[in-house]
Amino acid sequence: MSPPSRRPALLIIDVQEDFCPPNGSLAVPDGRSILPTINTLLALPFPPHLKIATKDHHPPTHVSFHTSHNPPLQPFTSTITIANPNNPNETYVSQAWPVHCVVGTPGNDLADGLDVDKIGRVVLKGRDPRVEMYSAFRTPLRNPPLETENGGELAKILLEEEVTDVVVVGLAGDYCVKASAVDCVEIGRELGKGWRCWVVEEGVRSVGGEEGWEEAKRVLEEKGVAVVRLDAVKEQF
Ligand code: VGL
Ligand code: ZN
Repeated sequence: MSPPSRRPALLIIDVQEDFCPPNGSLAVPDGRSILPTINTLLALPFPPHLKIATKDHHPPTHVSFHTSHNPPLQPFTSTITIANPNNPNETYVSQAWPVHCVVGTPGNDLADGLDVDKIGRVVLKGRDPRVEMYSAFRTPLRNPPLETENGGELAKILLEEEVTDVVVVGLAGDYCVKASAVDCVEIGRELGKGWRCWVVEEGVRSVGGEEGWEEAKRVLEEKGVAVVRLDAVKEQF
């Protein structure tokens, strides 16, 4: 049992068919092997509606797709400079990806084998075709944390539910999991809440494999995210 002062949420990032081998268009190496860990976490006593899954939910032409550019870019290796749709002088550098998680396609579905009956709520991300969105909380433009147009929904839930701790798993460790966990700590701080963030290592796989994960882990720990093993979470929550 968790002490009464704690109110934990489980955040399952982008565990979707397109990020899983063998058929996903942006398959993360070994990505499907995280399912047992996530299903174990889903069976722990988190408040049911705070077992939250996010989905990367892109329209057919999204700025992050290599095919959305003319001439088309190289998936995985080309960088893209993306402008703020509301202020073209403000830009950020991102990366070109294979077409993935398009709304209405099988690759957008939550991964087969995930215990979806225990998921209390789904938050969609990456819906704006003009904006990359790795973090489930907000875009790289770092919009105000509660602005609903791009993200905002997740921070609002954590705030309204008086969440204290956020346990994070999913795909990919070196992209959307990393960005979401870092934002969880930073936005928690911005809102004066100090959300504690825990990333469960067995519940994460990375685009860059183990090397990608080691680098992501370094950033996470530097930002104040606790990277832990499943056993530690089982004991605490
Ligand atoms: C992701 C690349 C592009 C992720 C999403 O979920 O990590 N990576 N879109
Ligand atoms: Zn995406």
